[in-house]
Amino acid sequence: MEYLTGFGRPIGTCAPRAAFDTDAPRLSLNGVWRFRLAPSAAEAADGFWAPGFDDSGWSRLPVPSSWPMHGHGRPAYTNVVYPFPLDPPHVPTDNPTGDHRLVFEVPAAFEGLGARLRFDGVDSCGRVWLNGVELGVTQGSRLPAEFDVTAALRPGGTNVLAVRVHQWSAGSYLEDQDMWWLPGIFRDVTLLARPAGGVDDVFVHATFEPGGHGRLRVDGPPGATVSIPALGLAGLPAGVAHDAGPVEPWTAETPRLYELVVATATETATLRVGFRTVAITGGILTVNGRRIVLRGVNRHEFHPDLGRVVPIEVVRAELELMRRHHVNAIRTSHYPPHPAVLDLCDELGFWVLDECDYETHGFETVGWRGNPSDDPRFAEACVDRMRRMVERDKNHPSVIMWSLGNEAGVGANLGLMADWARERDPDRPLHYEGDRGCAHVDVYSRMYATHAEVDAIGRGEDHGPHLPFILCEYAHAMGNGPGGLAEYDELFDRHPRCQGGFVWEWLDHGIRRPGGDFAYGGDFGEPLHDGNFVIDGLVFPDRTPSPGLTELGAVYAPVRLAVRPGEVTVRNRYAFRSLGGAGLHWSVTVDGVPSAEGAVRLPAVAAGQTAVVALPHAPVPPGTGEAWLTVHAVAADGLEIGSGQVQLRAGPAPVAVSMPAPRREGGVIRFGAAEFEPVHGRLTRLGDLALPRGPVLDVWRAPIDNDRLGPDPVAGRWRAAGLHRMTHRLLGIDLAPDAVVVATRVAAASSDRALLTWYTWRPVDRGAELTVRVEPTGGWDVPLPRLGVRLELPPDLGDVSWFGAGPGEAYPDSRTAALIGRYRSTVDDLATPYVYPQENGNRADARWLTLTGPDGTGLRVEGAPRIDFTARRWSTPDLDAARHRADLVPGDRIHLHLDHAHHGLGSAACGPGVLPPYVLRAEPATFSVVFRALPGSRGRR
Ligand code: IPT
Repeated sequence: MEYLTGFGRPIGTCAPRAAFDTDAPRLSLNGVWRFRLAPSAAEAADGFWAPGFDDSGWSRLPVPSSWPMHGHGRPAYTNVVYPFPLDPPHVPTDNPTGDHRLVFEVPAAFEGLGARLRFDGVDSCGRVWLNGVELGVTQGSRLPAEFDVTAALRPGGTNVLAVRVHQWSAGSYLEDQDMWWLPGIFRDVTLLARPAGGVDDVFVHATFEPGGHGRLRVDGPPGATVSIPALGLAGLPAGVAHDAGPVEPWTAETPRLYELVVATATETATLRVGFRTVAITGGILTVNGRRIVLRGVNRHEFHPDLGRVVPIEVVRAELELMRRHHVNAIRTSHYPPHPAVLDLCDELGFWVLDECDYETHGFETVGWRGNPSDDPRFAEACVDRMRRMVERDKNHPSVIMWSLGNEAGVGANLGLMADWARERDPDRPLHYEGDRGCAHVDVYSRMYATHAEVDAIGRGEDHGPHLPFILCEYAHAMGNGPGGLAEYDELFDRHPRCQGGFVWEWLDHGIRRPGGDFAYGGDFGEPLHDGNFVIDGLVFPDRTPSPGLTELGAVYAPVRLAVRPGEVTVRNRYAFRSLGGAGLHWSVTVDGVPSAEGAVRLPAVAAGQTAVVALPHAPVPPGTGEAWLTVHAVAADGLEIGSGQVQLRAGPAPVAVSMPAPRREGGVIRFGAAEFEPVHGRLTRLGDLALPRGPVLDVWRAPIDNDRLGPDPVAGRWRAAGLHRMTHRLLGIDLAPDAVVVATRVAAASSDRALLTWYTWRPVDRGAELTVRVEPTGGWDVPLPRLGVRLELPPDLGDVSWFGAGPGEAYPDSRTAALIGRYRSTVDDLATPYVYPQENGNRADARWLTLTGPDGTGLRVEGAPRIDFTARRWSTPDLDAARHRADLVPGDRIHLHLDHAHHGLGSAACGPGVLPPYVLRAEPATFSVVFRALPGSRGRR
């Protein structure tokens, strides 16, 4: 088994080539195979490759598959660390080994032709036999491997394919990406007929020239001819450059593809090609001569039920979801995807940074000692990986840059990879983030650089290389977050050299468990793991959007609208597309109810240009309600491409009423509709509405991942300060003629810091206005998680309406997507089901909200003037204690938080923390909120 320790080199494979369709026979070998898992290579079944071997007692397993997802062995998650000793090229003796067998018939059409067997992905190493003949060994999990099976194949007869897959091989040292370790034959297996003199490989060079002509050279087999019927090009000789005449260019915004046919006497291949020119001009990355901005995401290939197997319809749906959120770029973190993903990127339009299957991050833990990137024994494997990626994907117009890999330190082998790629494909720039010296690359790339640093780079005040700058990872989307997206986007708009980046990351890699829950690291008993760090996506594991994606969609929107009464300034942020065909939908609303609305067509604002568009005259109806003008830009296909709004008239202030002075009566304090208990001074009743627990000051939130993780987690300081266990001591209740004033000291055990808090209650119609004044004493050096009050309500008040920001959750540094309007939801739906439970669901800037039961009775709360709110069926301590969704069990109360302010979200789990304007400092503050009982449809009082 020396192949396991052979420094990651495949054995017996053919020269790599592009993936494309031809008219030669092909046979998919996907399907149900026979399978047996052994705990080590030595314990695997001897001789199982023999055609006559009896596998009838073996399990059945679908291929492609990640076998731990089908009950064989278990998934394991680590981020940086290797789950085996750093002892290259050796691998553990306990090396799960899956033997796979398939008996299949080969059609007679294969007779007389050459044949190849292609594996699109085997993790991590597969030894292959056909009809008892050993073909060789694959390595390089997410790269194709082909074997010549011409001699071993039996066309027109029964064939037996046997593949022994080892979880660990020397190649595993090169595949230390932050993801689940999931062995298996996880991509397609295909038998391909190879006619003599056929089209083995094609390299399409299709560029877009300044005059609008395409230029085409197709390197292919000698004597091949090239045609593009839609351009009237037919029978052109391969290997020669041609003027393709006027063409429509390919861009991610206008993904125009042409069908190209390459033919020899024995085979005809069909590809979809796009004309586009990638160049770095004057320090700027350009496509077809224009600066582009990468509004991107990092995309891993993962499925919550299938592991590394992602059905193509799921991929299409997720790419369409990206497009609807204005994502225009994908980094294939951290390996080439299934080949069909790039076909979809060509078709739907994405700028793709295609990354090699190469990462050695775990060597960082030993100071990069022994890093394969600088070990000559791994040189061949490194170059082989680069070659296989470039050869496979070289014809995709969407691929505009190659990446050497991720987090692999520095070393000579990276230089060899770069040299090989440059020589083979001079038309695409190279990317690699790990080498700050940028010795081998064409763009300066960083991950998680702060806003301030990106700004400095944009201004040219850094001392880094003078190359186009991109963030290959930024805005870590773990849990609730990221915050600060809008501020990054603004920098990409402002500085020509800052050309965008890729949010980390698209998808939560949770593994589905019964009951709607998702597992993460440690849930399979892994001795070494990185917990929920694998749950850091913009979409949940089932690919439903999280609020982070909604925010990203608003930030990445290609059109910016600056709305003023009667007119809108429209800024087209597309690089190539005009706004012809798009329109503006506008509405004037009073208290969230439309009083006028309409649509106007947009002029054909050219890419990068701005225009002022007048709106029809629509006066605000007389009255006192709060009025807004809201405008949405909508593309011809109905997709919203930008929005904005402006307040036309402010709303009214609450009106106090005079009532008989407060009085003590029967052990309670009564004042208008309000009733208080005398021990804590808490509100217990408003008219007919009994409150299980009246409002009290609350500063705690269930920490979000960005609070909990990173080098100096703020949540640790919060807990040390006791913010999760504040106690409330009554200082006194003062019954003034026009107010009840409850004075308290809110503080944590063992701390001499306090928040002195005065609750002043004044009567209003059917309720009471609460003014809370908070004065910190004793030296506060930690920010507060939140500042507000919490109260408990009966469980039947589950219907929620509000006039404020919505419809989704919003926090101070993540509220671009929220617009002021009138919204309805339920307590259950307000909660965002983060896979790892944490603070969520805040609705910002409510002017008013109601929580009502089926008969309409309930509570109305008015911000005076505005209040954030969150309503849940579990308490903040319950949320704080939960580790999975299933731990959150609805209780018999509704917990309502009304917040004057929140600490921001930031991105500190991996990257910068909360930006200064969004840090909630412990400072004196005063806020007001009005509570009114709602009588309901039966008119009770
Ligand atoms: C960075 C990795 O490149 C990425 O794969 C992922 O692990 C991400 O972090 C965190 O989720 S590396 C980090 C040390 C900056």
